Amino acid sequence: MKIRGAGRIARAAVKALEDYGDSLEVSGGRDFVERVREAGEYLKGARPTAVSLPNAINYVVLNLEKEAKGVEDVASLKAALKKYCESFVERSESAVEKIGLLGARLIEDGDTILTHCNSEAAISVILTAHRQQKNIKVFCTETRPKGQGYLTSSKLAKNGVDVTLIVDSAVNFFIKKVDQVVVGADAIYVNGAVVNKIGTSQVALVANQAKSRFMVAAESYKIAPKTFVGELIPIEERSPEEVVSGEWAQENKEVKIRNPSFDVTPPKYIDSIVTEVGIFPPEGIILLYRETYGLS
Ligand code: RI2
Repeated sequence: MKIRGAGRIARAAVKALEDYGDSLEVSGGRDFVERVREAGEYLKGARPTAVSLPNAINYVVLNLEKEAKGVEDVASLKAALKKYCESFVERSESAVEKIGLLGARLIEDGDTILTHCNSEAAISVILTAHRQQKNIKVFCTETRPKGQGYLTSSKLAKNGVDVTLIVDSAVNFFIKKVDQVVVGADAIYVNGAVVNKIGTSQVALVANQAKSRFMVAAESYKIAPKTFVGELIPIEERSPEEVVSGEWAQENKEVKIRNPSFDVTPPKYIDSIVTEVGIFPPEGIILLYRETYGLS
């Protein structure tokens, strides 16, 4: 949790892979690729829900494997690894900028926005709209238990946005003032369902009831290809100590504590998924999947 946000996690993982590859002392190309592949598998286990992580590692490793065919010179493979890691990071950073520009088109002057957790992509949409002189107000949920809403509200306020921090349970109280919810994603199902920080689906339900629009801002590499064949995305469950203090847990040993980090928002509660390659209704994500993975 030192690195937060699905995009940042993916970039940190490929940077780690690049450093690891650079430090490897191996005799031949095949050995190099094998060790990088193993390290990639290890990194994938760090955060199970953010599909950006395996997608980023796969992008680098598959490209390295293609380039490595018949090449035994380790120095040129190290250079190839660096090239693919850097190209992923560049693509990821430019995606956040493009999402900001596309998403801001859906924000109207005078809109009140609500955001949950701390998403680079969602913040990019909000800050782009603000820089375009759209007069917006933003509610940020606190986002228990880790409190990422403090990061988001602080960043927006420092950039001159009119921000109000609220507790998570106050969403229904304020929703009538909200024109549009803007959140990020850790993973996207091929059917357009979105996995994001715990509480997102409650916000979506409340927004749907109040007829507020619901936008997801997410890079295309957050689509989980395995969901095309019916696999579910695992939901990371984190330590109870994020929820209560150790002292309280000791005094109340009979109380069970659960701490799932993410939940799934069904497509019917989502109006738009803004990616760097375009704005899709959730039902349209299958087209982006086909384009990316080449299925006919
Ligand atoms: P970006 C975060 O997960 C939040 O759920 C956030 O909405 C999502 O990743 C996407 O964030 P965590 O790492 O990739 O805080 O848009 O568990 O930054």
